[in-house]
Amino acid sequence: MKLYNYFRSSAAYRTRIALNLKGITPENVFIHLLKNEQRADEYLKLNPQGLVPTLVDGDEVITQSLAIIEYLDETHPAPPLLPGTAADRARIRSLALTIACDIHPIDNLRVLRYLTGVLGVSEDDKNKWYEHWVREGLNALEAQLAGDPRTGRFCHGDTPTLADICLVPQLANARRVNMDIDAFPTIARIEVACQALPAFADAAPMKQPDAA
Ligand SMILES: N[C@@H](CCC(=O)N[C@@H](CS)C(=O)NCC(=O)O)C(=O)O
Repeated sequence: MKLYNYFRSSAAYRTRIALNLKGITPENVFIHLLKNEQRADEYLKLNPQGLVPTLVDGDEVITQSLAIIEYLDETHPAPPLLPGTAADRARIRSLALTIACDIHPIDNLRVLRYLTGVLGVSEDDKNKWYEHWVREGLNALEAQLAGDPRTGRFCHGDTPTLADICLVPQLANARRVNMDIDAFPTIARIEVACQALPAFADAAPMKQPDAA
């Protein structure tokens, strides 16, 4: 497998964790986002959205981190990233999508660049935008996690799932704007449990070969 990857991309970070949990080591192709390599013609042929990650497995080209992770989970079922009953899987997906659909996309590089470049928003206001949506999302997630007996050592039960895979990279992003994760006690506790696992720790941005 080949992973089009960038150390600071939280969507790519999700796929790195999933690959590690599955014990798969892909070949990496690094796409430097600040150098706009995601907009190069050759990459756009592979991923017309101009986003990372992209996974290539033989003839299959898969974009969107959650689609990649579900593909890995279906082709390499152990350990399961969406375990349990239909209701369990719905809760795991709900937690994951809170992050992947409602927090991450509006704080993405291209959105922030549009705010400052096209709309002329100041750096300060851009940072306020970023922090506002991350804080609102994490507040909701904390309430979802803290108030549900299905939350265990991890977001759902005592093994890592798709929800944890989305949570940990989002927290790395939150820290980059100096957010205090301890303000979200359940989330902070789950992050510690995740980071104790090599699959999560080894996927960290600063441990990647392309980290500047
Ligand atoms: N929903 C997509 C999001 C992918 C995405 O937003 N990737 C970001 C990095 S985290 C990116 O490539 N940004 C490039 C840009 O904004 O120009 C996924 O989950 O794969």
